Amino acid sequence: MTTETVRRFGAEGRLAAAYFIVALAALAVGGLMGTFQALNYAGVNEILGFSFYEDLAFIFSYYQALTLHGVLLVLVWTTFFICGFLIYVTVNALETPLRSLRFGWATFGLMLFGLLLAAVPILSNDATVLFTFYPPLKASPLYYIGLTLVVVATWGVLVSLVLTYLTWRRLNAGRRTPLPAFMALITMAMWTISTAGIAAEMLFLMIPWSLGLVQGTDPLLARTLFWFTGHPIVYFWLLPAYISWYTMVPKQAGGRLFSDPMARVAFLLFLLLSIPVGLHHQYADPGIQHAMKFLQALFTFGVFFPSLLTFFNVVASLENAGRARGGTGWLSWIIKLPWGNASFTAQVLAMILFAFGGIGGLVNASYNVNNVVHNTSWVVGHFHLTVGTAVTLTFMGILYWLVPYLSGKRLFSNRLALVQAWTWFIGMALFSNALHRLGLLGMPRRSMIGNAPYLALQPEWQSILPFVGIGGVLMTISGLLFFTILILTVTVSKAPANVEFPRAEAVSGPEDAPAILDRWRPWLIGSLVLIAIAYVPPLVAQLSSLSLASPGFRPW
Ligand code: HAS
Ligand code: CU1
Repeated sequence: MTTETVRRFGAEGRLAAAYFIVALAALAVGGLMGTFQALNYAGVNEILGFSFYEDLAFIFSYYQALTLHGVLLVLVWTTFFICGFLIYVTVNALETPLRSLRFGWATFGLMLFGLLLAAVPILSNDATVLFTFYPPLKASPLYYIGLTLVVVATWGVLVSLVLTYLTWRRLNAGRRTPLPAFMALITMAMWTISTAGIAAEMLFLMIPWSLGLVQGTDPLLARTLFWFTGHPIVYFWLLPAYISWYTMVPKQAGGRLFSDPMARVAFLLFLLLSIPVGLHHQYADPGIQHAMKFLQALFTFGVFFPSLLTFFNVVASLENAGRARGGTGWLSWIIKLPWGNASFTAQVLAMILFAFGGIGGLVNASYNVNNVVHNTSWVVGHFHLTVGTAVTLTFMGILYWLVPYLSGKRLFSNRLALVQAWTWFIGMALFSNALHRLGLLGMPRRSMIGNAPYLALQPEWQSILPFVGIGGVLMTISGLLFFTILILTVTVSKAPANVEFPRAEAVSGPEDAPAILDRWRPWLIGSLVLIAIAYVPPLVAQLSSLSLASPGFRPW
């Protein structure tokens, strides 16, 4: 790698760094809660006479810790990392500064304010409702208001990106949008459209209810609006990882992206199909037409397809790199890939586990087979391979070049970072395999299994549960290594960074893509039409039988 003496866009880099700091703080605290849970599964409730949930009961209970775990990891770590990353990727790809830095910082400030507001009731045990906050569980209004502010603030990121894009477009009429910026814009556009569900749930149901302005709520409608956003949010987490796999990893591997047009098609399909599928989380809910559940099941199989395109395109790009490095044979090019580079290795290990997470997703999506796995620990296994690995391990790999790039200091230890990535990979493989199998044996999710009175009656679980703990401990070690490496990089490391911003060329470039792939209106309209087909009938039915009758409960 060459030394890049001029780091571009320092001001935007500082804004991105602010986002990363909040994201990393959330990862640290949220991850620690995960350690307690994994040990509880393994039956280790006490170490050296110290019990997590009993001795720390004055700080948090099992469900409060689980709320912290979910909110901090899937909402805060992801969202803050993504907003910082997409801003930085876009200005670099367009080689255009952010249109308004002040607006960029205001957006960040509002997000942080919302987060702090939501944190107060979580920490005071007034919002122990998990990250899905299903009514009739009822939290403090601050929780709903705070989360709403975080979501609304992310719209500001879309505004920032669009304004910057328009500046670029004026100076570059007729040119194809550079791939990373195109992908960042699609990600934020898809996300922003999808937030209509959660915004409506918060503004019309949860906030008035928690403030006591209305007496009851409608749990089914709330859940439907939640999953309107709650499924697409998983692609909001995934697509930034894909941006790295498509536009950065091939370069890091020493090769080229196989097909730029195919990558654009994949992202446009995500824009079309990410949203009209939320009912696949509600197959078991009564009161929703079967035909609509079935239709959304079909759309879910549709949204599987752009990930298959990604599978093909990314592996072809890796093969291109392996052969460029002298690899030959059907598979032996794999050996030639730069496995000594921690940033690369972390991301490829993330891809490998994602292949398994994706296949599990197909099981979940299958209308009837879902009955076997719904609300079991299988689902927990699934989302630790997806958001917990495909996304999280990729973001870690990205930070292994991006923190040196932004700080100007060389990564503290590439070798330690390799150990970190492999430890995560092995720990997660054990952990999620065990949870998948336990799920098939009927073990429920969201339960304090280590203390469950019926545990003794489940001998077939006993031999598998320790692997949840072993995997969890390995991931804890990996997490500690990760933070140690980053902290030592910015504090102790003296050598100058020797990284460049990875920008992959393509074997088949943007000039091979038809112009329709660089237009916005037809795809945005298509997205809205599919949403209308999938959601107007169930929402009309639910609104026509709306009953704000359920009181709130606080069982904790
Ligand atoms: Fe999911 C539940 C269906 C993807 C996250 N999912 C969840 C929940 C979460 C989550 C958090 O249909 C639980 C929510 C809750 O609390 O209740 N999911 C799917 C399907 C996909 C899918 C069909 N999920 C994700 C992603 C997530 C995520 C991505 C986060 C980032 N999921 C479901 C369903 C449920 C569900 C139901 C509800 C279950 C229930 O009953 O509650 C698909 O998008 C997956 C497509 C992925 C692939 C894999 C492509 C592989 C690639 C890598 C290739 C490269 C390699 C490297 C292998 C087809 C791109 C090779 C290396 C060399 C060296 C050569
Ligand atoms: Cu989903």
